[in-house]
Amino acid sequence: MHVSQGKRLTRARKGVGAALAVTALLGAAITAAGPASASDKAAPKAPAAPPADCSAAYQIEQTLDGGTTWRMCWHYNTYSGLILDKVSYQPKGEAKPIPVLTSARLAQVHVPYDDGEAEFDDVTGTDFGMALQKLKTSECPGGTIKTVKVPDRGDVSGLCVTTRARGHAYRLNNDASTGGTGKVYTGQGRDLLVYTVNKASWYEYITEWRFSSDGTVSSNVGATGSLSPYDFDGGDGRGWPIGKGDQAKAESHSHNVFWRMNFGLDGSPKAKVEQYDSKVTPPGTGGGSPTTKTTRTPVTKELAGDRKDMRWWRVVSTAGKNKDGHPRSYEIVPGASQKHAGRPYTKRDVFFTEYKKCEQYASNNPSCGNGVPTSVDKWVNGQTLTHPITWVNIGFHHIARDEDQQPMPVHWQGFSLAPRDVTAMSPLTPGDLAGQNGRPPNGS
Ligand SMILES: [Cu+2]
Repeated sequence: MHVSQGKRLTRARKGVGAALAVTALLGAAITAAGPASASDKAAPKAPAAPPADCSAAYQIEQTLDGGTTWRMCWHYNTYSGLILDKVSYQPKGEAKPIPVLTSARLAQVHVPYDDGEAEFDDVTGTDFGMALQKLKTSECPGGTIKTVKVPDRGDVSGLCVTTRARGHAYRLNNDASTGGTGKVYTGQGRDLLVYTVNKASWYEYITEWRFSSDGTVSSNVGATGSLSPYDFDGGDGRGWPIGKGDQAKAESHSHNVFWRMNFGLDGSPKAKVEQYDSKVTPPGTGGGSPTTKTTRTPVTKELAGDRKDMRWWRVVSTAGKNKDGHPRSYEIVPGASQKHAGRPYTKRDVFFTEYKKCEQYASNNPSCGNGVPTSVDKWVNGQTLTHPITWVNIGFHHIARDEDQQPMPVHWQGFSLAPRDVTAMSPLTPGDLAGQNGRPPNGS
């Protein structure tokens, strides 16, 4: 164990109080508190009706605008906290739910301080999962707060399931003068939100999953709570004065957040990964317009990938196609990120690794046993991908500001998974426009 981890545990105990036994903090207690759902097995073939293989208390089902229904199971462990299982998407017009994710979870929050004196793994190294916060009714507007059985703590009303407006879902003035119907089509979208708040020492992290009526899945982690009172000695270039004058400089640090996704598109763990890059060529001296060419690179072996302008990745189903005959896929859409060059696992933005049950956390992975590398970068070692696991790393370099007291306003970091050819048209297409698939009718 690092010295710094010991330091953090000391702080954690101070921060959270005496309720948590040391054994509970230190025990490698990845105790599944949910139903006996094997989160990492392949999802079974999608049933026509959705009898989820988790009991009612661990099911989430929500129908949104346009008739889109999201379904999932959840369970809880003392490291990651909330884990979502068997996530499926059933837009209007699909006879059966479309399996999307076999499991999805937070896989680490790595927090290195800028002076090199402290470096924390907040998910595996603190009491993150244990310190699930009880939510007030007002923290889950319009929703239901579910009870979570937290090992050694008992029941905590800590999982909010609700919906939230996201504004315009679409708009089209289908002009009659250009052959349209002459109507304006517009819809307001809603999202299903599922979130918990976990305390890690002085910080509180909101882990939020969002499922949209248009098939998009997003996850964001919001950091709030307080700045660590033990880290107010930031030297020149390593801190920011907080409070009167120049006495107390809050130490700058990063929050490098990792997620782990086990896709199960169309009910199969087998999937392909593809990388796309577009290259823009400016016009030559003779004039004209810029041109752009996009190339597809199959990712057949494990990959540590870097974000780049006009680069993206997708996970492609091998088991199902949409009604246009296109294989279903989900695109990885990273949000804003400040990548931290300090560790091999924080230096890369995405990882695709071949599934191994014990590989659960991006760093300090406790589950693979002695002698096995403990971070995701080292699991990328040339294996052929047949059952890819997707890891996303989003970093935030936190230089504190006066406004961070008190409490600290929530700062969000995260990513989305965008459906690409999951359905043949937008899942929200109004009935009137259902025939407009392919080249628009007035094309010539
Ligand atoms: Cu911070």
